[in-house]
This record gives sequence, structure tokens and C-alpha cells, in this order.
Amino acid sequence: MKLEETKITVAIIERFMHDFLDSAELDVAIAGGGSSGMTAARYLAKAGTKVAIFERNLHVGGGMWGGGILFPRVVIQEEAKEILGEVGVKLKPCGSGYYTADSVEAVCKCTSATVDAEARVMIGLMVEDVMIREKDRIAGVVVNWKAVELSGLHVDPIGISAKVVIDATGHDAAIARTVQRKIPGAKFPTSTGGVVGEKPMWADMGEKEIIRNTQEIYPGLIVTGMAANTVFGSPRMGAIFGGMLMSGRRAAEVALRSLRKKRA
Ligand code: 48H
Repeated sequence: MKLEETKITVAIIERFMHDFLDSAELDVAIAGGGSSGMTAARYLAKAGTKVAIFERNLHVGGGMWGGGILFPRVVIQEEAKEILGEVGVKLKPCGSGYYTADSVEAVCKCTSATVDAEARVMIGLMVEDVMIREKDRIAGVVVNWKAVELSGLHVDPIGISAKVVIDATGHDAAIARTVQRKIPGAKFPTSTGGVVGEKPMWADMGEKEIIRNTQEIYPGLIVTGMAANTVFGSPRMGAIFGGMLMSGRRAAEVALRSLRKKRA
């Protein structure tokens, strides 16, 4: 076979344009492809939802890659075992309901299952804003290439419409903070009505509260993972990832309920 550069160029441009256009209107847009965002995407795609992750890095997986202090192992508690088990991650018991997983295996297998479920995974794209309608409904995300931000060029972003947006941006809770900053009077169901801010480490409390914190905090905006604990002022938990996975699954359930309500 004689290779032609033009054919390679055309193949890349045509295929990506086609796939990107197919993501211009979504049921669910997820900002951030860490463990919570990817889990939410997998369950949503499995339920037949048109869902895309927008991840600013060139890789998904977020903080899971680095395990605890760069030791590439993560801890999972009994309650979250099945979420990694479903995607074939080998879990090693280490007493009284604790398991460890190789973080590289966990990220790779979660990513593979998310892609196989037909969730769209867009990389190098940063969610820099949200779209709103009727003053108080989130109607999508505003994205730009991370490379544009890094270059300091003034290049305007584009809008992707979505019936539901999930903030899975981790410790920053970047999307919730954007909504708070840009929609005057936006009230979240938190103790302060806004983003409370993450509390110091308390693994048991942080992992318990994350499930309750995974909710729709503003019409069309759901928070999951560490972002949920930042919004509600709950503790961090260190390198245990069961809460992130269970929060991602819960975010998918909340989003499906919200989509059903919109359809009714
Ligand atoms: C596009 C964005 C944007 C943006 C950020 O940090 P993550 O892994 O988040 P979670 O919540 O799934 O998992 C948290 C976990 O990794 C962790 O930090 C834990 C358990 N900490 C405990 C402790 O005590 O410290 O993933 C977030 C992803 C990352 O890949 C970011 O690059 C991405 O979101 N992201 N993508 N647009 N505006 N902001």
C-alpha cells in the first residue's frame, strides 16, 4: 500500500468534524473526565443517553492515575467494589472491607468501558462557561481548546447544548463556581446558598457525605465527585476512590431522573 499524506489529513479532518458535529446537541455534557465523570458517563451511555465528557487534558482519569502520593494504588471500600468489578478491575482484599486496585489498570479499564458504552470522550477541551436560558436554566457548556488558553490567544469559544450539565471538575468545582459568579442571585441548596468550600481530611465523613452531595444544585446542573464535596463544604478523603465511583453512578441516576422529568 502506497501512503498519501492528503488521504491521512482528509481522514482525520472529516472523521473528527463528523464526530464533533454529532456532539453539538447532547442529553448530558460532563465537564471533567476523572473517576466520577467517567463513571457517570458510562452509566448514562449504558442507559441510552447521548452523553459527552469534555476533558481539558489530553488524557482522562484525573487524580486516579497518581494513587496516593504517587504510589499508583488506590483504595476502594466494600460498597463500591462492584463498580470496578463490572469493568474487570482486579481488586485485592486488604482486610475489613478495604481493597486495593492498580491505578493504571483502574483508569484504563474504566476508560475502555466508558468508550465501549458509547459515551463520547472529548480531550484537550476545556469547559470555560455555561449557556443559560430563561434566566435560570443551564442549557449547555461553552468550550474552547485548552491549548488556546495556554497560548494566551483571544479566540472565542463555542457552545454545546445539553439538557443536563454535570460538574465533575474535582476539587475546583469550576462549573458551580462559574454559575455562582455569573448568575446573580443563583442559590444552591447549601448552608451558604453558594459554594461552601472543601473541608480538611476526614475520610469516613467525606465518603459518606459525597453521596448526599451528589445532586442537582441549580436547574440543569448536577455536581459529582470531589466537586460535590467542595460545593457542600464536606471533607476531603485522601486516596480512597469508592466515593468518587459511587458519586458518579449517583450523578447518572440524578441526570436520568431529570431527563425523564423534562420529557414528561
Ligand atoms: C474540562 C476540567 C475542567 C474544565 C477540571 O480531579 P478529578 O479526578 O475529579 P473527581 O472528582 O472525579 O475525583 C477526585 C479525585 O481524583 C481526588 O482528587 C480525590 C479523591 N481527592 C481526595 C483528596 O483528599 O485530595 O478529575 C477532574 C477532571 C480532571 O481530569 C481535570 O483535568 C478536569 O476534570 N477538569 N475539564 N474543563 N473546566 N476543570
